[in-house]
Amino acid sequence: MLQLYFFPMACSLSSRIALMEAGIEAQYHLAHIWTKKIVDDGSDFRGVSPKGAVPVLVLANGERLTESAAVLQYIADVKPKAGLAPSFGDPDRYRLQEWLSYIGAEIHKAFLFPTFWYKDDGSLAKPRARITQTLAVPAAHLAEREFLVGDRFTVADAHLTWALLLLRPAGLDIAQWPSLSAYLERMQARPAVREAVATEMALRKNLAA
Ligand SMILES: N[C@@H](CCC(=O)N[C@@H](CS)C(=O)NCC(=O)O)C(=O)O
Repeated sequence: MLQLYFFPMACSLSSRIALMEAGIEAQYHLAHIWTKKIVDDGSDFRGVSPKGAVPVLVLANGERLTESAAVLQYIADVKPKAGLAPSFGDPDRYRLQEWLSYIGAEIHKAFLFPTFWYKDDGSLAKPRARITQTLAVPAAHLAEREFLVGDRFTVADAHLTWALLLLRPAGLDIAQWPSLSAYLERMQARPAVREAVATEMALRKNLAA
């Protein structure tokens, strides 16, 4: 069985969404990304991955895969019938990778990471100024389409859904991009997305309590 190391509402949420959209049963282990402890047994998360970051997907053969773009595509390829990624050789596979890179580098690392995860840092003016033009790209793309790639939900949508969910706590009102607001509402209406988010929000509250 696949195992996912995650932290509630961190970028590993998109991997949980993908697993649930694909109907893949998995074991979930909460890894605290600040203390680097695995909550179940208090062991050192860096023993699972020296990066000390989620997501980590443990494959059936025991190998460990990191990096959301790789983990998400792996999950999609475990259950190709779920249609969570175009198959290799389909030109849309590169579109999927294009979006995964953009979300991972330009939204996650350039904005969410410094503002949401390190909000006490004083040097946030540049990421805040840049995010408006960054988000204008998916906003224009989604003004005419239901999904990021092709005409169905893919792992790129799972990843963008997670990123958009974190914009408000990072201090950005998504209402200024009506197409992104409408997209997020559509994505949150999906049963798998709703369940994944509810599970992680509850875990997050327990951690804070
Ligand atoms: N490039 C990685 C980034 C993973 C990452 O930054 N994960 C964050 C949570 S969203 C984390 O675990 N951070 C802990 C740390 O950086 O120490 C990916 O796209 O998966």
